[in-house]
Amino acid sequence: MIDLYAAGTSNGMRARIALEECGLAYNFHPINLDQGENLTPQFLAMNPVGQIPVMVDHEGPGGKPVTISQSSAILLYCAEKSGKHLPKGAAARPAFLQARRKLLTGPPL
Ligand SMILES: N[C@@H](CCC(=O)N[C@@H](CS)C(=O)NCC(=O)O)C(=O)O
Repeated sequence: MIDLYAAGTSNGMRARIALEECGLAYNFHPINLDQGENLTPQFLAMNPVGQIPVMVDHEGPGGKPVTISQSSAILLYCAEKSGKHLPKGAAARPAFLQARRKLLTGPPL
């Protein structure tokens, strides 16, 4: 099972949409940023930066748990785990990541 710790911000929703679109089952744990729930010792143990979203997959690669922060890293993980949305070809995958990077971090369109 996957646990997602997030809030209703754009980065939090991006991670949640990725899990939904990839068809991965998960438990959603809302984090109230206004109340500092991202700064508790429990949360900081998952992400020392103290930012949402954080995803814990208790059945990661090799059956071992894995913790991932950063919404774009969560997108990639979901795509890899589900085998959806991410092309596998040697040229197609970089082309996809190039387009994705422009959408996520590029200058305003
Ligand atoms: N680059 C990160 C940014 C994460 C981020 O900025 N999270 C914000 C909410 S959207 C947060 O946790 N803010 C609380 C804080 O920094 O104390 C990502 O894409 O996940």
